[in-house]
Amino acid sequence: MYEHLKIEERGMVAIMTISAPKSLNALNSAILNEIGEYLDEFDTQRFRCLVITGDGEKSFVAGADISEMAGLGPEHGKTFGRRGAEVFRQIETLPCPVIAAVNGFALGGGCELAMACDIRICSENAKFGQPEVGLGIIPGFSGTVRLSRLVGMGMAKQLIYTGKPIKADEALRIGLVNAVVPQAELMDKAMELAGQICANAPLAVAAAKLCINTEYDMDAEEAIAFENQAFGMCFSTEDQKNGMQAFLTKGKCEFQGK
Ligand code: CO8
Repeated sequence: MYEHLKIEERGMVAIMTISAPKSLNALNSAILNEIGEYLDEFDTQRFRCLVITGDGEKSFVAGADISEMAGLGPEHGKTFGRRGAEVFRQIETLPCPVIAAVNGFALGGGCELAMACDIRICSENAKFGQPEVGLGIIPGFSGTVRLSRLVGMGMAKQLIYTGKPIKADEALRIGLVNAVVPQAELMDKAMELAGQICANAPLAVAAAKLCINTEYDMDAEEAIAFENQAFGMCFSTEDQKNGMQAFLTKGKCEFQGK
């Protein structure tokens, strides 16, 4: 169905594997469009978590496709950047959590893709970086926006101005990833995290995601009011009634997402 995406469904978890082995899974327009199409169709009733990874054991995504970008002028460059930014924003605003399982190079657009996800875990051989200035461009899929939010202004500027990649342990130290595991355990770790998320009330998880993302850009008063609104909404769900009842009767709640 897709040329460059492999889709797997394991219970309530969907797994999207980006597959363009000849270019270490570099993102061209066709792949970006396939990701966009997949997200447009994503069944948020059925799936409670999405895991994104790259094909093979060497690369998550080695960036935007340099062979496609090489001949672009300013207008087409802007259009290409906008498409990537749109698709990554779709990931960021997908109602359910998205986990990046980074299995190797996450450079340029690959690092930007990982940053659009809610949680990043990586294998020990992973390398992260924003090498764009070495190609005469800047991060164009919202990397200048998200990197400083994740790791702070100083480290973001160092990574972007030098273009030098960092290894997994350094990515962990600066908070760019949540965990580093041996490559053979990466998908198990991703599935373990996904399973923990899926066991919780999906409407509450979605509300928490919306709050955290939205409140980031608000002042404190507005943010607190936004959270309060969402908190109140939770009490209109069956999951809240059933979840609290299960606690009080020492039972277990199978949340229905209602
Ligand atoms: N684009 C296109 N092809 C690529 C890319 C890429 N980003 N990365 C690797 N490839 C290709 C190589 O050209 C090579 O192809 P071939 O076999 O035909 O020569 C194949 O993948 C294997 O790569 P290498 O032989 O280079 O493998 P190595 O193990 O020696 O090196 C590296 C791996 C270090 C990952 C190396 O390939 C590399 O440095 N790649 C480029 C990394 C990079 O600079 N990424 C950032 C790109 S810019 C970007 O992402 C901007 C995002 C915003 C865009 C805004 C739109 C305007």
